[in-house]
Amino acid sequence: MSQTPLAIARGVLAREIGAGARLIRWLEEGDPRGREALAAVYPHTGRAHLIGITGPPGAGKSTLTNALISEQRKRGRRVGVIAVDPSSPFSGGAVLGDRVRMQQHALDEGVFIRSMGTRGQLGGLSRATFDAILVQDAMGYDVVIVETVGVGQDELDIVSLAHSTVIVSVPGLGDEVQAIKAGLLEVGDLFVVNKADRDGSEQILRQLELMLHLREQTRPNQDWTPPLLRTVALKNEGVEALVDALDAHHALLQRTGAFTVRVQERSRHMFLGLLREQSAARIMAEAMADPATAVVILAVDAGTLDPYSAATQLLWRLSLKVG
Ligand SMILES: Nc1nc2c(ncn2[C@@H]2O[C@H](COP(=O)(O)OP(=O)(O)OP(=O)(O)O)[C@@H](O)[C@H]2O)c(=O)[nH]1
Ligand SMILES: [Mg+2]
Repeated sequence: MSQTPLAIARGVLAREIGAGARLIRWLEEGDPRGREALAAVYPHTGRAHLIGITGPPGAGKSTLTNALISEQRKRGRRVGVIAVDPSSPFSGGAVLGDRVRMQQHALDEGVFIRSMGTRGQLGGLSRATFDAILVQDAMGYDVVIVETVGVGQDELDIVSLAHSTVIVSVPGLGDEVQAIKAGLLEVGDLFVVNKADRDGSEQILRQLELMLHLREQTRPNQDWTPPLLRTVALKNEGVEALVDALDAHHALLQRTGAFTVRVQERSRHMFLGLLREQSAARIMAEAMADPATAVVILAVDAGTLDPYSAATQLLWRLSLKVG
């Protein structure tokens, strides 16, 4: 396989998984070829239905994703999966558990599974996830599923990239519904109680029902009422109904124009983030190259200049020089 950005871009558009994997790796590593190839395929993005699956560790997210792949394939759709595991140092498709669980799809040309750990991504996990989504989107996957563990801000950022966010909870997490921290309750479009074969599933269903009911009261006149579904992912139970609900949400987003709006918001968010980062990097580089910076640092160290004034003074000096 030729390694030029153009050849990789062509491969991506021709739906070659090898080319897609290469481009995702380039982007993760900050390889300049990645940006060039991404620019070439970018006009072909914006079509995939992005589904976020999140919930506590061990809730069965990967098992459910696996079942979702099968059901989506039955409906004739090509499926991309990005399994984000912030606790895992592995990346490059090496999160073992997910690989094993989703192995049955390994030989299916219509399925592309990419795992991401925390190691080696320039610009953080949510950036890398965003990039991988773009690549799979450009490859013409009808559905792109992003699986994350719902814990930190990074995951919330990732969840906000999706069109349809599925919050997975399970019985037996203790009295409070641990999975549904306020933040997750807010962002959920669909709620699933997985492991419905286990004791306590009625209880958690009732708790969730109440929480969703309260949530609805704070948001009158919504055109979407988040469904509350039960699944046994291991046995594919409830998975058809989940895909039906996802399809209904997708159709609604299309109908109201919210689908496009979410894509726009995502691009703008990413653009502003990059602008912030790159301008800060540039100003830092300039500041460090300026001999006056050393003097200011010494003054801050000595306590003769406060950090606020120091930053302002230095920025003034730089902007005067630039302007
Ligand atoms: N009884 C029961 N067990 C399930 C069900 N779904 C998944 N499991 C089991 O729960 C365990 C965790 O499943 P995973 O799919 O790895 O869960 P996960 O949420 O992806 O886990 P992390 O990615 O590690 O957070 C596995 O042993 C599954 O076999 C279910 O519906 N019922
Ligand atoms: Mg998992």
